[in-house]
Amino acid sequence: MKSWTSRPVPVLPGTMPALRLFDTAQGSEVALPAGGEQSMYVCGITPYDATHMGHAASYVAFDLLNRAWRDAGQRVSYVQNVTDVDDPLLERATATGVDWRELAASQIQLFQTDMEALNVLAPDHYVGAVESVPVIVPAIERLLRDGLAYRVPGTAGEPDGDVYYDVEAAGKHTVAPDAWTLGSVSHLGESEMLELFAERGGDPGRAGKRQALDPLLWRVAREGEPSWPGGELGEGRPGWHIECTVIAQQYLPAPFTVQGGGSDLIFPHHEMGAGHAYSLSGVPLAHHYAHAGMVGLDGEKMSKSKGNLVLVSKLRAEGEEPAAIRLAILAHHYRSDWSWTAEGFAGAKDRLATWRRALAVAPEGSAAGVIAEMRSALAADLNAPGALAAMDRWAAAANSAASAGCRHDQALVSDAADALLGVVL
Ligand code: 5CA
Ligand code: ZN
Repeated sequence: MKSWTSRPVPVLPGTMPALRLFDTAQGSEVALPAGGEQSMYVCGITPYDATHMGHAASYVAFDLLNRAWRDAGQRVSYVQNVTDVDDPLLERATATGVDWRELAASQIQLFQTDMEALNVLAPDHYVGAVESVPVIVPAIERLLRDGLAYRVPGTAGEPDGDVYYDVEAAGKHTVAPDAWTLGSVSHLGESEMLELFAERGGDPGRAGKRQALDPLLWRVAREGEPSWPGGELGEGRPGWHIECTVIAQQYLPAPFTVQGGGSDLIFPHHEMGAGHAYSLSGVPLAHHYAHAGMVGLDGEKMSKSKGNLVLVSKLRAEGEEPAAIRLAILAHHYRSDWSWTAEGFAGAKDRLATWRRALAVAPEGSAAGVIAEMRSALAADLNAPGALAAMDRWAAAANSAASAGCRHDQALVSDAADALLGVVL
């Protein structure tokens, strides 16, 4: 699928210090390897509703990593999926009387326009679940052959042949220090897993499953649901976790550097994806798993189902500047949970105006210091609030000195805000 277009990233003088990132699976900050090519997979949207601030914040978070790597002189191979067929999309299409394909296409279009406006660098590969079915099917067939997946017999109301991943068998399949077992990524207890599994698309009570936590790999065709040829599996459509696993394995090295998404994807999505990948390849899916915090609205979790969404496209339509939206997001550390508020957004607009005033009077020789401070904040687990504070100090000094403005420093600071923060001054 076509991706959106990235704005060129200015190249800055000097260098980024070694990067550190919090790894969910290891439960601590880790030093990222320097040199060579970095690779990242960030889970994409399920396109049944417009991009809300939570989605936007998760893509801006990993955009910071992408930009930090580039500033460190490293090449980045970036893949993002789009879950263009899944239950929530089909349910919304039915409820609103729209063809599911049209709903997906329109929301993907809107998402890409939002990402472009927010200056989020585009992935090298933007890949849909539907277009990936021909690669997903052989992967599920292999899991079946290896005894790591099984078919569930039909029961009242359910046809024969849905395929599930055997979590227990997979966990015992290989004894190696880096082998996956249930909990390797999330480190959750069983009751927490059961609760989250039911909440986030799983079906713990499905009759005929070996274990309640076994996730769906292939859903055989149902009346009125779209389906694709599935080889030995029969007509059907893929489960959610195998979709991301196979897309990541198709386009990225094994293991790749960072798997990213919001913290609601830690379990079951990234846990199960790590399992699928290990079962298929014998090596971990990713070296590191990183997660962005959840964004709410005035203290409540923002979600499509709650209907309390702050939409990027709506703010843009109201004439709000994307750079201000981006600054409102960057005022929060990517790992923290936070709420979008009118005051927070007003603060971001003030900050943008202050920085712009300062740019006009940028004192000669002031750029190098602020760039170094921004870099060291970002290198320490993408501390964007720290980088904004450095810019604030620089802007306060510039505005109080009110020099004539040095062209060279103006260009450097505006390039740095763009290259490191994605904020166009
Ligand atoms: N298509 C799947 C991933 S493969 C999916 O979760 N789609 S989504 O549209 O529901 O979410 C897209 C991304 O936004 C995910 O990384 C998710 O964790 C993140 N996200 C969703 N809601 C929020 C929120 N309220 N705050 C922060 N991030 C969120
Ligand atoms: Zn995913």
